[in-house]
Amino acid sequence: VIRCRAAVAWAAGKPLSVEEVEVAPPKAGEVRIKIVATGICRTDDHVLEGCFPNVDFPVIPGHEGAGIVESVGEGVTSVKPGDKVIPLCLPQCGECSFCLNPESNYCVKSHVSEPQNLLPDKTSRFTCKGKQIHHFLWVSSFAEYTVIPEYAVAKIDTAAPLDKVCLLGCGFPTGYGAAINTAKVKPGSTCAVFGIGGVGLSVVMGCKAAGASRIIAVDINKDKFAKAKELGATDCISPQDFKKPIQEVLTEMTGHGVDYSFEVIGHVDTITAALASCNMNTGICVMIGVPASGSVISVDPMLLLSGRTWKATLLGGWKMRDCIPKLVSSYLEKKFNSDLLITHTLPIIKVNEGFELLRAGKSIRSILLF
Ligand code: COD
Ligand code: ZN
Repeated sequence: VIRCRAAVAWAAGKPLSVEEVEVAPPKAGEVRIKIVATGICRTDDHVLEGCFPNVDFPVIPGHEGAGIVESVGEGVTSVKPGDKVIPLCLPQCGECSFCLNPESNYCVKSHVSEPQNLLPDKTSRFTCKGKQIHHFLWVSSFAEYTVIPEYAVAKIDTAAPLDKVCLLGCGFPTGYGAAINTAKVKPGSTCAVFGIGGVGLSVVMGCKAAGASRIIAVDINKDKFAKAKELGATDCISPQDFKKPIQEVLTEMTGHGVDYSFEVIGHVDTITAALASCNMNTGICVMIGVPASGSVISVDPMLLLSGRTWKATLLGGWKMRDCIPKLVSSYLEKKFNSDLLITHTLPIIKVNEGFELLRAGKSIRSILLF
């Protein structure tokens, strides 16, 4: 058993508290990882607010980490102590019908099918003050050491800087893949990205890499516009500057609406606005944000009947174990620069400060270091 620090969420609506926790050794098929760095994603904030579906408290959040294998359980063959790894919040068991389907990046072992609040044997490896603490998406990267099933771990290049490539565990691949894999943005096309936080800016980078000629960033926080332009946005607009609905503004700006629209906020009203903003016949709208659990969206069926395609994506469509190591190699080859998303680096003890920066709209990505 290892004793180390972890940021624990004891109950919804409370700040995190950095505690000493005990982390049990990995059982068969599991890997214990020393987390070196972890990003703060809005999804972690949804957990703290208690609006992420099917999370059990107390819990150790964090799902955008990178680290080094400390020890492995019986039967683990794909990684060994000392390997650099990224824990995967979307596993790839390699055996289910989704994993066997080359078109799918889903896995039945994911949180959507069965909550990942305990490891597959239905027990936790974390305790604190005599209480069992839940895992989050099997990653729990706000703990200095965490235990994860082997099929939710991706081994990466030894040259990778862990304090940078941790973003390749969630935010960057989610947005970049939504443009490249899910929408399949074509050269010369027009795109609109609703919400330019860390994930939305990664969509902007993906649209640019795919050769889009016009990328319109939509956000109510104008402080984010400079960064969006730096990463490839050609226009930046705030819905608050217009009297008419933003979908009408975008339709006028582009003639018949954009070729691709992306919703990266997670609000029911912006999801429907994004759908209405794309070309009525050939437009593709990709939903990335997850609205609060229990939300229901009602849309005018005519929006779809005229021919629009409405899609959604989990983690940008990447088969995580296969693709994350390749994305790390592309990062090292400088094919994209996800470092531009990092605005703050903080020690784990300042985790609540990191969430304050996110809530105040002052950060894109804060990296926490152990
Ligand atoms: N209109 C326009 N912009 C808005 C509005 C609005 N009404 N409300 C908020 N915004 C802007 C904010 O100013 C901000 O810039 C941006 O939207 C949101 O950015 P962040 O930094 O708060 O969030 P991200 O980029 O870290 O995450 C956004 C998600 C949509 C991915 C997240 O909230 C979410 O829904 N996560 C779950 C979905 C998922 O697949 N996640 C990946 C695995 S965790
Ligand atoms: Zn995330």
